[in-house]
Amino acid sequence: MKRLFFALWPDNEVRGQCAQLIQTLAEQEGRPVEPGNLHVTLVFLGAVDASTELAITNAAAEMPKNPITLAFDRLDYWQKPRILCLRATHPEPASVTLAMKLKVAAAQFGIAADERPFTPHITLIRKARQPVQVDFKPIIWTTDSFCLAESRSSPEGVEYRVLRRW
Ligand code: 2AM
Repeated sequence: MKRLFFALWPDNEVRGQCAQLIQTLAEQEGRPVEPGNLHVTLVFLGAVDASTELAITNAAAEMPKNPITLAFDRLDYWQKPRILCLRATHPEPASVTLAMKLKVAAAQFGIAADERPFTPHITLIRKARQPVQVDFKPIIWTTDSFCLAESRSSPEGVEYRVLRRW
């Protein structure tokens, strides 16, 4: 079984901007996300077997492919998962529609995805302890693709790897 999720994968420029912001948060307690791991989760699937992966990959290939622009304009602290994340407070409907369609497709293959509404965010710091106030310029990002990614854990930590991109 692979631990899979659908995601938007930032380009190097956005990755760099996020990494800069992470540096300004360096004094915060917590574990900064590796720049190569930064992403926006669309739908978290969890442990998926090979045949379900194939079915869901085929369904993903049929999804509408509209460019999506997200403006990450707020730094949030989420107490329950203990993360500091960049949030796009006014997501384009195309992003919400894509996440919803992927969730419906996942459900068709027996994967019950998160009940909560899609809240586009990029986790910057994990195991964070408190909210933080910093001034930053909103990060505006347009992408014309989404991907299926795998989460792999090793003694060195977690690594996210893009398996397919559409
Ligand atoms: P995040 O999007 O808030 O950072 C891979 O584990 C990714 O899927 C992570 O980025 C994680 O959080 C997101 N995710 C969403 N729901 C999850 C869950 N129930 N378990 C693990 N990760 C989840």
